[in-house]
Amino acid sequence: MLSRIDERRIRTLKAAPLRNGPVVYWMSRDQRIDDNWSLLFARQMAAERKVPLHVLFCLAPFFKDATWRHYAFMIGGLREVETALSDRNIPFHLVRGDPDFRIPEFLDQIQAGACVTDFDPLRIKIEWKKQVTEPTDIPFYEVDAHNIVPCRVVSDKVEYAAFTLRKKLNRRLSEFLTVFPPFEKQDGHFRHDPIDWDEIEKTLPADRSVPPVKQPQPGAAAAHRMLKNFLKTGLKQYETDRNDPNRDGQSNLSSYLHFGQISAQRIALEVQAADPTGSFAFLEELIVRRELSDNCCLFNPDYDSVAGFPPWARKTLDAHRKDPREYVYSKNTFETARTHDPLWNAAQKQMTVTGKMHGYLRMYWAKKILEWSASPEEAFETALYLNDRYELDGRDPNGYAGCAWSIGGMHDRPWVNRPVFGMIRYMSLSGCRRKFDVNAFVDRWSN
Ligand code: FAD
Ligand code: FO1
Repeated sequence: MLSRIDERRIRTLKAAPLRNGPVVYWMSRDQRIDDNWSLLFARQMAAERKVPLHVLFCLAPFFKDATWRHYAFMIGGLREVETALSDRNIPFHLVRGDPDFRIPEFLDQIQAGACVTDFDPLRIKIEWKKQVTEPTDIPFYEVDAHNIVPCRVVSDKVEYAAFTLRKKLNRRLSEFLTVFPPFEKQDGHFRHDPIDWDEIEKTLPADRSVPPVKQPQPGAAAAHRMLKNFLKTGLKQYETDRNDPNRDGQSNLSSYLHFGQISAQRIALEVQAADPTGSFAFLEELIVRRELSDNCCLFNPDYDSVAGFPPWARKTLDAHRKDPREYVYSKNTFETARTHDPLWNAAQKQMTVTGKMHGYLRMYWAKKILEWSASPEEAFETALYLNDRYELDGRDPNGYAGCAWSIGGMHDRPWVNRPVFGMIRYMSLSGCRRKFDVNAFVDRWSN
């Protein structure tokens, strides 16, 4: 008997009479088989209604300027999804094109009885779901498989401060940070044509000027190896090492989390088991900071513009619009790491070459873009553009919230007033020198 999914994770996107066809899980944000509440719910519904379960992925030709670097990593993970599903006797279908057309077409072809998809607070995904549910007359459900406490359960409004969301999260964590039920094989013998991944990789129109990264390897298995390695060697020193760009003190899990190749809930369960008392600093980032980002994108329609910054921040930035800027750089000067600041250039280089800038430097990097841009609008646009073009974990709610924190005081408080920044928290090169060996980092990344 399959254990029932907590109803509070499930949202009805469209109510309609259940038809007698197969249940389809339209996989999008959470691209994994294990520890996936959306897939578990679709599996439960198919079993209860004694109909087959099918999984569908719609490969969009363009996804918010994603480059080949991102698609190569994602496809690497989807290859594993296909194998894992066929091991469980579940057909996996990959359609290519715009979801608003290709999904309804597929659901009609297969005579689907119901469709389940995963939660995503980004505007593009909300758009997709609107366009897909309109023409189809079957019931649609959305399940939050990304957050531990579902985004819509934690709060129903923008939380401007981490401590308010932390309080609300901590009240519910014990109800939702539960173990996952096993994912059972499906009976019957379903055949589906193997997907020609090489042909897909050859014909994808993604921008190839940003090459795939050598590390990390994509896919769920690699994600779990990365987690195991972090539990063994990184978790204990995380609190002390995570802010030193010369040490490999972070978990390196963000790209796997972004593409849903591993579950944050699985990570939290394993971290707690490995170090029941000492993992506060890591869980604060993994749970509070991450869920703050989803909250920020879901309830803040302007999450990707200056209009979405907290009112106090907009006011202070406005008051300093006319302050003289010591340096004003174009997007191209930033992109090619040709500013006057060797540390900033080294951080930019680390990002373009490896697809992952160290977390501490991401704050410094974005704040300097504010300091050296003609306006906050231009700074925010440049930061988002570069972050999403080169970071493997880009195009993520964490990216919008991270850039908005750095440039627009999102989830932060006012600091001492100063030119250009107003009361937005400032970071300086001398501050970095006090924290870590700047020259060592610059030497490593400026050849
Ligand atoms: P760890 O330190 O090991 O943290 C573990 C996990 O916790 C991360 O994978 C992430 O899911 C979460 N986390 C950690 N720090 C944060 C944070 N500040 N906000 C939200 N979640 C966090 N993260 C992205 O996933 N994608 C982005 O595009 C992104 N852009 C950012 C841009 C700026 C300007 C800033 C300041 C931060 C950004 N972050 C982004 C957040 C954070 O820097 C990265 O999540 C982290 O560096 C990823 O490396 P890691 O997995 O080794 O992190
Ligand atoms: N999601 C999809 O459902 N189909 C895609 O083709 C797709 C491409 C893609 C490329 C780069 C990238 O960073 C994300 C991409 N996503 C795609 C979305 C991703 O799965 C996440 O849902 C969001 O980016 C994070 O919220």
